[in-house]
Amino acid sequence: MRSWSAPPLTSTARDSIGPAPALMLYDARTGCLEEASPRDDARLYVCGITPYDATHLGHAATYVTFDLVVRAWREAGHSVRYVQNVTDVDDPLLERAAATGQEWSHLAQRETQRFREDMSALSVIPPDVFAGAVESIPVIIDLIERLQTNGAVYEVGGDMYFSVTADPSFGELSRLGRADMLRLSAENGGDPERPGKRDPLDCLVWQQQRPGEPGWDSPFGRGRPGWHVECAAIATHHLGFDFDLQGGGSDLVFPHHEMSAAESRVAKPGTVFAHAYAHQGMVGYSGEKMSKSVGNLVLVSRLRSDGVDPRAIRLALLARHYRDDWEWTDEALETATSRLDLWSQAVRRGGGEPRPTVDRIRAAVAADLDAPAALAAVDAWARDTQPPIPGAAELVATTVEASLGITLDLG
Ligand code: 5CA
Ligand code: ZN
Repeated sequence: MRSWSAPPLTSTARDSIGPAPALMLYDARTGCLEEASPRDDARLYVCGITPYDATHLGHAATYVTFDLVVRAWREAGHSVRYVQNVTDVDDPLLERAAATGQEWSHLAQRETQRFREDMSALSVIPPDVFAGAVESIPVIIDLIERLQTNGAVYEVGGDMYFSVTADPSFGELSRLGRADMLRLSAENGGDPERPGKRDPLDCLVWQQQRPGEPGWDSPFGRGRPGWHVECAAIATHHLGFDFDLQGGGSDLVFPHHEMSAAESRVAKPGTVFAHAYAHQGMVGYSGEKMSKSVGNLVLVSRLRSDGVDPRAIRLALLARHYRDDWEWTDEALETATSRLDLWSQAVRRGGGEPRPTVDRIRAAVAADLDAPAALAAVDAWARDTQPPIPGAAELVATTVEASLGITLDLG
């Protein structure tokens, strides 16, 4: 489907001062800091929205985090291929549409459009492929057929399940005990209690059409795809069965990322799916994880319509390290607004020696996306009262835009 318009990126700091250091990221699978893309062409898959409600700040934090990855790779000289899905048919979407008397596809289209507008406003670089589940059904069917050929799917009451025991590496990402896996599976759309399954953890890959629900023809009957196989299929179709990085929020580690990886490895034995996995910590509000089902949402679109500068929203998100769980507060936004003022005034006034600041920004981002340290480096430059050096403000502003996605007006 159509992506969104790219933010301004007139020049990169790379053009004037050479490539940034290689991006090192904490890999959730190994628990180690790893070079995120050792190859020239860096390939990223990020789990996209389920469009049944508007983008909240938790989603925004996730997409801004992976936008930093894209920017860091570009600045380090990689070419980037970025794929993101839209879960435009799934239980929560169908339930919300039914509860509110809307056509499910209209709801999905409307919220996907609102998401595009929010992402544009936040200067998030669009993915090269923005793929909906519905338009990807043929690709998903292909993957299920591969699983079937490899003996890893079976039927229960007309629905098709993936057998987790088919993947010898199943569990290596989350490293959870079985009790935790069963609990998380039940809490995240799985059905461990369903009779007839070979293993309670086995996940649905194709669900037979239910009365009143949409369905598509397939070799397994008319129905719709399961959630995990959607991402396994979209990622591998557009990026290959071995790619660099799988991203999303930490709520997706199990079962979602574990299952998609297992399905992909079984579909093409000898491959690994993603070489590394990175997860955004959960952003909360009023004491709970911000979520559409809890309803404690701070919406990007709401803040924007209240007149908040989207750059301040982005700066508020960047002020927290991506791996931390944290709570959104009004003060976070006030601090970000003051910071934006400080930086804007400094680039208009001009400033001192830029190179140490530029190097600190790039080094901070390369060190597991330490955005708070990058912001502190810009703060220090902006507060410094040295006599202005020609071109200093331009170089700092270019780096702030290229690496952090904040465009400052040079006046
Ligand atoms: N469509 C699936 C992924 S394939 C999904 O999880 N959709 S979502 O709309 O629920 O979430 C979209 C993205 O935002 C996911 O990567 C999810 O992990 C992330 N996310 C959701 N809630 C939060 C939160 N409170 N804080 C940080 N990230 C979040
Ligand atoms: Zn996903």
